[in-house]
Amino acid sequence: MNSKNGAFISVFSFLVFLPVMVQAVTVLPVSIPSLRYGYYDEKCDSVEDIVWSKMKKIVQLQHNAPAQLLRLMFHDCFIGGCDASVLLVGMNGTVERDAIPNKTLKGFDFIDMIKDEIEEACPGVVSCSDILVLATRDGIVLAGGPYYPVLTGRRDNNESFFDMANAEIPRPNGNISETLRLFSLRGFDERETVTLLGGHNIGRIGCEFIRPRLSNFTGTGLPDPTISPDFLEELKRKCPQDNNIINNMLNEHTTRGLSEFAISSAAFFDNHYYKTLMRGKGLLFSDQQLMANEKTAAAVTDYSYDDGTIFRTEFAHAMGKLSSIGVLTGSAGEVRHSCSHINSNH
Ligand code: HEM
Ligand SMILES: *[C@@H]1O[C@H](CO)[C@@H](O)[C@H](O)[C@H]1NC(C)=O
Ligand SMILES: *[C@@H]1O[C@H](CO)[C@@H](O)[C@H](O)[C@H]1NC(C)=O
Ligand SMILES: *[C@@H]1O[C@H](CO)[C@@H](O)[C@H](O)[C@H]1NC(C)=O
Ligand SMILES: *[C@@H]1O[C@H](CO)[C@@H](O)[C@H](O)[C@H]1NC(C)=O
Ligand SMILES: CC(=O)N[C@H]1CO[C@H](CO)[C@@H](O)[C@@H]1O
Repeated sequence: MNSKNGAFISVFSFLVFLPVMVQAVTVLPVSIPSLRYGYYDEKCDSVEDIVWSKMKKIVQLQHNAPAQLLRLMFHDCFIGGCDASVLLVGMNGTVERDAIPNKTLKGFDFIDMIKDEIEEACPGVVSCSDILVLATRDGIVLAGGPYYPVLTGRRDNNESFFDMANAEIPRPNGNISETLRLFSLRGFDERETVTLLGGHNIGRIGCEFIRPRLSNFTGTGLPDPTISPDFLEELKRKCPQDNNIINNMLNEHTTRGLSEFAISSAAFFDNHYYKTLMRGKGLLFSDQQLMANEKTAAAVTDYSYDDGTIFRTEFAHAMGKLSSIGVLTGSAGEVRHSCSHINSNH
């Protein structure tokens, strides 16, 4: 219509919505508390110190612990939010950790060890979901990765989401459209998807996830055509059987023996993952697919430069975002006594 009318409408709507806005501002934070820094300052002052010192000991004993926890946290946060639902067992065998993509999840025992120590200091106060997020953060630092601040105040879920884990955890043979679709469901754009996949800078991969690429890929009767002949031979040598394990940094340090990788694997959180993708040597099909889309390939190129400073900065930020997906706060959920079982007094 005309500008006079437009002005009237906007003044009018301002007056109408003002009380609603004031109410929203005062009411929302009370009914849905958000995560915050130092949530445990009064209730369990030592929690972050306990997690850090316990993680230092754990990593000395198991160099791959940071990788195991990072993958565990990714699976937890992706399915039903960062609510420790991935840690649950029992419940009729239909929990997230039994879902097909979850089969090789590890690191549950480290969370239990940390939880035990925290329960001794402050019983019933610190959630398993906060412990998983804090322990992962410290593990990444101990593996040579970036530090990022973590908010706390998560509560644990009393449910686990088997079907969702089967449908919405990305698969190692998934193409780039499928991977991007699943990450966008959780609010991550193309670049952030590439950032988070940098988690594959550390850890190990079972040959069962690689061997399907080496012959009769997706029923074609041929190996995955995106693998170069040289690399195909290398992978066949490293993965003669499904029950072998190879290290994520296989391609960056090919002159060293596998045992040396195993020993030092925790200490290599750099950007070599992206450098291997630039050379066509991603271990999983879904890794190499990051080069098959213009936007994701551009991000891989950015991250592969220099000493990985850009990657480290953006990884820290993306991990903060991952840590806050779908959290339960306030009186929602519970603080579990044992991380693998819901409290029984409902
Ligand atoms: C397209 C998405 C992804 C797929 C298909 C995928 C798939 C896999 C597979 C198949 C393994 C090997 C598991 C085994 O052999 O036990 C693995 C390992 C790993 N993944 Fe992913 N992953 C994805 C994204 C991520 C993200 C976003 C992170 C973290 C931010 C992550 C962190 C890890 C780590 C650290 C390991 C090594 C675990 C260990 O050493 O025990 N992954 N991933
Ligand atoms: C789970 O266990 C309960 C109690 O044992 C049983 O009633 C229910 O049918 C089970 N559900 C499934 C899906 O197996
Ligand atoms: C989980 O919590 C909800 C809400 O507090 C409750 O209604 C439900 O019965 C609980 N489920 C179990 C299995 O304890
Ligand atoms: C990617 O995978 C999805 C799901 O499996 C499939 O529907 C789609 O056709 C695939 N796209 C390409 C380009 O292969
Ligand atoms: C490849 O896999 C498809 C589907 O799983 C199967 O029908 C076919 O016989 C296999 N071909 C070879 C050469 O193994
Ligand atoms: C079917 C299957 O392989 N399940 C495995 C899921 O993960 C747990 C924990 O690592 C294993 O104990 C199960 O065997």
